Amino acid sequence: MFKLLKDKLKSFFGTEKKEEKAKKPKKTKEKKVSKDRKVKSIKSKPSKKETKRQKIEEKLESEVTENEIEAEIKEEEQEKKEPKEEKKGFFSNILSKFTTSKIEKQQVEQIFEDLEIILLEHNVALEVVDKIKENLINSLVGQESKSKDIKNKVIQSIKTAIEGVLTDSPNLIDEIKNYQGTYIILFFGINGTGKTTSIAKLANLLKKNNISVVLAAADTFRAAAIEQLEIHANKLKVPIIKGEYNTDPTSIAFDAKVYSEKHKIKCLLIDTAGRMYTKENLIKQMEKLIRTIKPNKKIFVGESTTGNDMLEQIKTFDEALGIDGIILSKADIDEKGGTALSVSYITKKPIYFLGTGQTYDDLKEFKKQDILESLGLN
Ligand SMILES: Nc1nc2c(ncn2[C@@H]2O[C@H](COP(=O)(O)OP(=O)(O)OP(=O)(O)O)[C@@H](O)[C@H]2O)c(=O)[nH]1
Ligand SMILES: [Mg+2]
Repeated sequence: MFKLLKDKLKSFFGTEKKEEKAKKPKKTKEKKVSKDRKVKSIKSKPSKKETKRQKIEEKLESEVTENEIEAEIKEEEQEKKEPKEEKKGFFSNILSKFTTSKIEKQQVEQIFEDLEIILLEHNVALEVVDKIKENLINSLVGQESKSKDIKNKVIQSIKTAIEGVLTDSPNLIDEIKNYQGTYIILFFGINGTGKTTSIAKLANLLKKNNISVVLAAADTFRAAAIEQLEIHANKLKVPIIKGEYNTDPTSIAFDAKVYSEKHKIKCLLIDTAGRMYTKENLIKQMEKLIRTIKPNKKIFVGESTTGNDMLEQIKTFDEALGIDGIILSKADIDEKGGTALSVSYITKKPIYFLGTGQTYDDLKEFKKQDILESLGLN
């Protein structure tokens, strides 16, 4: 998850090359072995005629080996120095910018330039990048630039600046548990983002928490949508309320609500058809469902890989229907990783879960610390 951004940040902090170096096999031993073999193969030819030449060759060989060993020792020493130099490379560059005894704003802006590009390239929205920059300026300006631990301070400040744009989300499971009556969650979003799969994953999680659940197949539009949800319901052994294709989704949701209340089911999850936020009729249909059912949570399901376009989707859906929370699906195939930062900071909506794969257990609570960890920043 978030691999590309993580790798970039790693190399930004100068840790990636160090790891590569550490993995690099040592040439010295191999060379010595091949030299030994060579010496052995010469020794295994005890031809009398060749004796003198052999002795000379052996002498030469040992001289060469001596020389090579010396060269290799030097090379080894050089290699040992290199990681330090690499780390120094990035930081000496930073430190050279601290020309005054106290760090100034302009200097922080200069050191932020490289990081800014990395973040923008990895789907972090400009507004978020600016906020990270502001956080960094606030924590570094005025610090003693010649202090011993300035390197650590810079690293720590960058991490804290990024952390500052993330917010933890309230625990949805606890909210459902503590609610009196049936807690109703409506899922919506554009086509194929993972609504139905996320519902199945959440039903699985609810069951694991001993919370009774029922599913409503209110996607009466897409072919096989009802059967898809039914397969999940059967696998998970949870009840499903369904109707006919092309019927009004509100009536299915309404039946499901009545069923849940009658059977004292704690949580009702309503699946809906994927719809573009620009299609007015489909949005009106959803408005009607919301007016009638009054769900406790309206959850938008968006694909992490969508990048910054998702911000526009969320904005429009929110204006039309109101979004209470978000599930970011397919985080497992989102290598860039910046969408989570952007959505969390810009929308200010809680991201309840990340979809992290195609099995029922691939639903992870959105936790600030986990995101920082997946970015290698904890
Ligand atoms: N890798 C990965 N795939 C996922 C995830 N969530 C859903 N998918 C896959 O995405 C595809 C679409 O998922 P659905 O749950 O059918 O999406 P939907 O939003 O209900 O689609 P429509 O009902 O057609 O709008 C399926 O192949 C899912 O297996 C996830 O977190 N990770
Ligand atoms: Mg679906």
